[in-house]
Amino acid sequence: MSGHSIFTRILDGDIPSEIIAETENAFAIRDIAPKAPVHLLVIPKTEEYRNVVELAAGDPDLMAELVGLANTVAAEHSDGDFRLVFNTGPNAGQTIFHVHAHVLAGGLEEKSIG
Ligand code: D5M
Repeated sequence: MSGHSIFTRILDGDIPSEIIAETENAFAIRDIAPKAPVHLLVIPKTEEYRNVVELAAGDPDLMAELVGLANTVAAEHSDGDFRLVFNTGPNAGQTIFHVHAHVLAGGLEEKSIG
């Protein structure tokens, strides 16, 4: 059992999953349990940031690269409009503590949150 996160193990090829897009420092996969017609995950290749707060504070350029990759995959897989969700902390539903953004698109049932 590796001490690395599920996403690092996918990136390393130890867990099967198709990498649908990547940049120098980030990659995208399909969520295994989709909650929308298009449900992708964009993930930094490094696992050093546990959540979006740590990522934004520690490496703003990487944060921007992640948002750019979200925009790219949303355009490739849907009409280009998307919702970007970072679950932050277990009480908000975060289960994997290697920061990742959910890219939700393609006929969202609720047009907005809040
Ligand atoms: O999101 C973690 C997400 O990761 C959750 O929506 C399921 C997804 N997941 C878990 N394992 C896999 C694999 N192997 N492939 C693709 N997607 C996966 P969180 O915000 O931490 O709850």
